[in-house]
Amino acid sequence: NLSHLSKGHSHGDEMPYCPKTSPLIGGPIHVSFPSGLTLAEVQRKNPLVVRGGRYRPPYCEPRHKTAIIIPHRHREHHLKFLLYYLHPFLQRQQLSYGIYVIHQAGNYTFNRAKLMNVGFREAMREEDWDCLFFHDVDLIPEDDRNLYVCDANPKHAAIAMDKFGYKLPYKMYFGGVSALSPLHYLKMNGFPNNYWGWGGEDDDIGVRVSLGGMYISRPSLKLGRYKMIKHKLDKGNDVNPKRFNMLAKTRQTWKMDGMNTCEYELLSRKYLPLYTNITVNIGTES
Ligand code: UDH
Ligand code: NGS
Repeated sequence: NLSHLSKGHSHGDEMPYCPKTSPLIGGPIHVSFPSGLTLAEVQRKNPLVVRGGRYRPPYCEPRHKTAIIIPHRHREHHLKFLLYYLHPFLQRQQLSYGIYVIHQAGNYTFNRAKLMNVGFREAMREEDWDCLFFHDVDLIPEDDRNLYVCDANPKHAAIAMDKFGYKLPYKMYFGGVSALSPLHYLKMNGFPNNYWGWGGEDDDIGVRVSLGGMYISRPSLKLGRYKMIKHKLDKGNDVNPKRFNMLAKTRQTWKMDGMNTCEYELLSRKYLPLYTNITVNIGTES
């Protein structure tokens, strides 16, 4: 009897794999932003989410392990809504998952792509995730058939955002929400560390996909729908005037700038009820 070798369950019973298509998936989601929502309420609605914002399906062995990486500063009001929708969304997909918020400390210019490099490293340090979703805090998925699992190639998930009339703004757009396996990430040397301020870093990441010998995979326009929580450009995230010059050089720079050169100081790691908060000093532009 080898049942004691089955993974993770003290009574030794083998749990069946979760079905290939989750029976809990319902399709389109009506997204609204209820006033007065609190994190306590989100917690109450998600009793199976454990410390650090982790979850695994209780009655079946998940087929996928996905980490959600959210670059963040001063967007607590958006984070609350994202968690409100994302936790039930991921549970309906019967994923094993964890949510990481990567918080940039200080007031220096924001750097979205470098925060995602930090997120990748810190999440992989904890768990052997097979897919990482790099997720803006202000984008709410509107259809739960948009599966938060990785494809054979890097996936751009947010292809139909309400603010762009539910279509791609331009063919090479790679912003908002994307999904990479650790192998994809390795092949493209992660993300650039040198885009300080708004714009261009997502285009650079898109270029890296092809420089790494891969293609951009996309869900259908019907499923890759997102509602953006409306806001203005943040303080500390001014438009980056260098972005076009930098983009013109990605081919020369990508191997020298990326996961192999990402330096930062980890200030804290907190396992909160609905997410793991990683606060980091990512320095300043050199
Ligand atoms: N983010 C923060 N805090 C900031 C800045 C950005 O948390 O201060 C994160 C957040 O996850 C956000 C993401 O970085 O979703 C992308 O930043 P953004 O929302 O500012 O970028 P987006 O392009 O919106 O979605 C910009 C609105 C106005 C741009 C006008 C420029 N022409
Ligand atoms: C492009 C930016 C991207 C940005 C996209 C959508 O022009 O970073 O617009 O912007 N690229 C450059 O600036 C080189 S949005 O309409 O969301 O403000 O993601």
